[in-house]
Amino acid sequence: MSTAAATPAAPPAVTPEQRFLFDLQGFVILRQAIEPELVADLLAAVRRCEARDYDDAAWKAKVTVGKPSSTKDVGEGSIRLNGLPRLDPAFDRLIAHPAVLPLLRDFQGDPQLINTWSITKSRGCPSGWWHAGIPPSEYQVVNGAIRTPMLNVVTMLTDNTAGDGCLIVQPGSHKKNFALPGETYGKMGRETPGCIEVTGKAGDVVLFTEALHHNGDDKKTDGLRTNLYFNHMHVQRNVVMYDPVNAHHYWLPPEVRARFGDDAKQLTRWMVPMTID
Ligand SMILES: O=C(O)CCC(=O)C(=O)O
Repeated sequence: MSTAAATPAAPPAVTPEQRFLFDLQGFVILRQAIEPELVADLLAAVRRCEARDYDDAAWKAKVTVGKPSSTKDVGEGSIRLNGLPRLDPAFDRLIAHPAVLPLLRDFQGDPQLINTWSITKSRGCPSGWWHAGIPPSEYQVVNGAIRTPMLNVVTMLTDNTAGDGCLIVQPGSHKKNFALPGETYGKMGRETPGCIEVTGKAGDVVLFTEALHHNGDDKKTDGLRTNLYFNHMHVQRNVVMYDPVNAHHYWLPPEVRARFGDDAKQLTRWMVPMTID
């Protein structure tokens, strides 16, 4: 018999509780997952990028069908930026972040990064429209493994306090069998049946299946609320067919990917054989 002291088992990368909650609710929250120094760098990068203007004319001219989103989309009390790593290298460090990657792989299998965007809201920003990226029929548990073909990772760069224009969700709606009529409920905020507000602190991360019905609430408070959204699709899905008019924002040029570490390169390998500028 060996006299060597037993090595304590490493803690699981994904806990049974996280798996249970993600499957039950359609989302899970990782409290204080991102280190404060990185949160500060990311927030500074968002502010730098928001202060600039972008000339989208050349690539938009090549999109012959549909209406693509601009790189910077200024709405009522809101600024949205699309395709973040094209805009600033600070965002590279959030791709394949070690606090998130094990859950991403556990819940999706072989994730690939698709669109990345920021949303900053100020007082008066109205609520959005309830939506989901994929239908509930596409959320599956196969042989005991969660498999969501689309999975969004939301990083809070400022506190998301009640009334701050938070992400609002209908927990469990990724498995729903009935829909509320859009003309009555589509634009409703927190009053929507079954809705909860996802609040948290800067550095918290929310992973949710895009089968979950979700929305952005209106902002009733002072100050700015800024979140990042890094959306992922299973490698066997075709993002260019999914949203052809916005492929420019999803695809990152080789010089951007060249900056990435191994995990981030792995998470963006669908981009290698493609040219979308
Ligand atoms: O404002 C929010 O946090 C919600 C954003 C949202 O629903 C989206 O970007 O798809």
